Amino acid sequence: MAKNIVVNCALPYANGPLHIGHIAGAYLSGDIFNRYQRMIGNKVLFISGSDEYGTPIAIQAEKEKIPPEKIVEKYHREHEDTMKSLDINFDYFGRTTDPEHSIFVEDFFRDLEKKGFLERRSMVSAYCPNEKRFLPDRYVQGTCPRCGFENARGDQCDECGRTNDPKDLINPRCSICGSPAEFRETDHIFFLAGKLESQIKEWLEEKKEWRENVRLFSLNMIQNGLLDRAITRDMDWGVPAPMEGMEGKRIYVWFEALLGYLSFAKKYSKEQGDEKLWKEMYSEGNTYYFLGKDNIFFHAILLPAMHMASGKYPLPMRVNANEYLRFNGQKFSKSRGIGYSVDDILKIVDKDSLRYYLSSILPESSDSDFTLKDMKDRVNSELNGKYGNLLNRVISFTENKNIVPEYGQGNTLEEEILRYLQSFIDQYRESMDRLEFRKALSLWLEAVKEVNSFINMSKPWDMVKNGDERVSVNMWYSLKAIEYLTVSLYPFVPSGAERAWNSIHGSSIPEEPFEHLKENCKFAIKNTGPIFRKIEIEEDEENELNLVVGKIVMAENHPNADTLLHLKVDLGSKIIDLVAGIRKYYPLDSLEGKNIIVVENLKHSKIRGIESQGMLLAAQDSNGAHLLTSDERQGTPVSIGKYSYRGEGKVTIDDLKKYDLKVDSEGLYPTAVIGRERLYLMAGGKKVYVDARVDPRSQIR
Ligand code: B3M
Ligand code: ZN
Repeated sequence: MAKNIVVNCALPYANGPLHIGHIAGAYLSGDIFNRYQRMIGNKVLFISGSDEYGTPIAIQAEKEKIPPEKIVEKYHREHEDTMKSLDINFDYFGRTTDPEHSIFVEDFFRDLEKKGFLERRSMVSAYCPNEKRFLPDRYVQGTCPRCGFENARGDQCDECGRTNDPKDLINPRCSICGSPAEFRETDHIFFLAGKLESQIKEWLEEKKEWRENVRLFSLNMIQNGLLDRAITRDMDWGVPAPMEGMEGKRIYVWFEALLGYLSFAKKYSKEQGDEKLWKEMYSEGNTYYFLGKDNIFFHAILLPAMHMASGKYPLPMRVNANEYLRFNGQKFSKSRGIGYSVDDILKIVDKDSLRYYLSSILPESSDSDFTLKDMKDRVNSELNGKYGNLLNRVISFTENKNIVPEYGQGNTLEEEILRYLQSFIDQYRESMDRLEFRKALSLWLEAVKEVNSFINMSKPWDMVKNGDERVSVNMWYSLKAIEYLTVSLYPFVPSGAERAWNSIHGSSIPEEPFEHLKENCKFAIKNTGPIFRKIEIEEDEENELNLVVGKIVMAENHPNADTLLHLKVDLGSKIIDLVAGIRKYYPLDSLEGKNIIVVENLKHSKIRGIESQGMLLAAQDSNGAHLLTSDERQGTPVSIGKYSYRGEGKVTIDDLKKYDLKVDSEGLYPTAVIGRERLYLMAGGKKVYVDARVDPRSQIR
């Protein structure tokens, strides 16, 4: 019996390009599952869309002095295109700024109010007297009460990783304008989730088939109770809170965005001219959610609590969260500029190769590492080398030798390979049903190898040579084997699998391909040339900058220049002279003993009578120059990401420019570009940093 299945993917924030970490985190898994479900004959509703409200977008708009609508419009379109460019085919990709979404949310809100799940309470919240507005937790900054880090955020300290209450920060200030923050009373609507605590716990307890990273993590989070949560905010970018006396307040972005799954499904149904469709699709309760691990709380606790409270919609059947994809060992992050955006990577590889590689390293049970080299190796040796070659071999052989494949009783080898493939499909489907996609793909690769050895053992070329007419039956078995491999590859690499199918059938993959596998079908070879491309990536990028941690041991004003300083810097192995233009920004007595980052192999130059034997690095922004520094000992080498210094000889200022040294978008950590990658400067395994927060993406010189 065909089932109705809803597949929802977390709604990406419409405030920046999607990177491949997002894709591996949620969207690729969602699409694989969506395609697989359709293949086995189920009816699927596949939904996502743009998350367009929320503080980060509002603040970004202020900074860039453009209306938030402009930002979300741009990225909504972009996200839609990005998904298409990867064959991630949502039935509907909605927007939370859609007025119909607002109406849906308001209705839901009122309904919860009626059912006694909302309450107005007064609370104390951080306030910026300069900007005259309340500050969300993450926009309060101050010294961490636990580790003393000076730039801790109100919600969390990036240094010690602990969560904060903005009230506990020492010297709290507004992170937007820097004014000292005050704390004022304000009224908010609370969602009384606490009432549902034991219900949620029991429900999670039963979800034994979920991955532990979701179930145990969630249970852990509410071990000490499920708190009532404020679900309104003092801001003006969001769905208005539909309650008297709450004018000017907006519904908390998560509360509202989580309802997007439903409101988009509803909108889609309307557009399809079948207004009942979404309810039908939800009616069997088969709802799957795909998301990255930082979204677990919201989907495994908040969303089910909302649905329990309303009683109107089924609770998630499965919340599936991936861990992180790392890039050369670091977390992918659009805000930090680590890794590739989808658009960038698609300039290097085609979508089939990318989907294949990402599928093979999906961070399903632990973080996994993306590297260009690994991608190239796997795609070239597996997708292209093993499966692609297999296809090409069989197709050109059949064509060149004018063989008409024909079904017939198989010999031992032929019967064996079919039996093997049938049991492969059973195992494959078990893995797919359990959402173990990476496992399913590794089974696929094993099967490809088996089929390759089947052909090598069958030796059809010998049959042709010996005039053995069984070759047409043998080729039928080879093609059938390819059919199995092609169908099972399809959820991962849909376009490539379509081309492959077309090359053996001259048509597109049928609706229920697993049924087709059982048929003694006919083949119609259509040789269209190689199905997959080899990836060509030039390798061996090198870091020719010898960057070293240095300690200033002497600082004096340059005798012949007003803006310059003369420094002596200890590089561990030697002490060098440097001339630097930072006199305006650093009092002399603040410099001695300070650690800086030096380009050791810069061509020496005489500057107003003193030879500078290198160059120190400083970030330049609207407030002046800020030294790069590190807590590591003098002499510690500084690498650019994984690239340690490997050059020889001196570099010039022009060489330096190639690396495009810049502070990241947080204004804290220096980065440089090698090849196509922007990477952090690292010393002793830790990031080098700027000794003050600077304007995002400031140049380093
Ligand atoms: N926008 C988080 C994210 O993009 C968030 C998901 C919302 S799902 C309702 O990581
Ligand atoms: Zn402020």
